[in-house]
Amino acid sequence: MSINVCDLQKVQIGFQGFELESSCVYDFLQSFNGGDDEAPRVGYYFGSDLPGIVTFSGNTSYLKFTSDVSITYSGFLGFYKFV
Ligand SMILES: [Ca+2]
Repeated sequence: MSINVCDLQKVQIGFQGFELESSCVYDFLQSFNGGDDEAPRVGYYFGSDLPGIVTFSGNTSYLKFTSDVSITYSGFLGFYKFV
């Protein structure tokens, strides 16, 4: 998922709930400072620790969720806003 805002704003994301498998290699979420997963990575999230609020340095951010074929946790509930 790509989030884009106008040039004068930045993207900020946060989470109200987060519950993925505890291993970092099975189910995980990544965030990138740009329009795709080739951009510099900002965060790598897994397990049940609630990630802190992330403010991206530019006006474009990219979120990528990866999961495997077995064991499903409840997932995550996040929000984004423009700052
Ligand atoms: Ca899994």
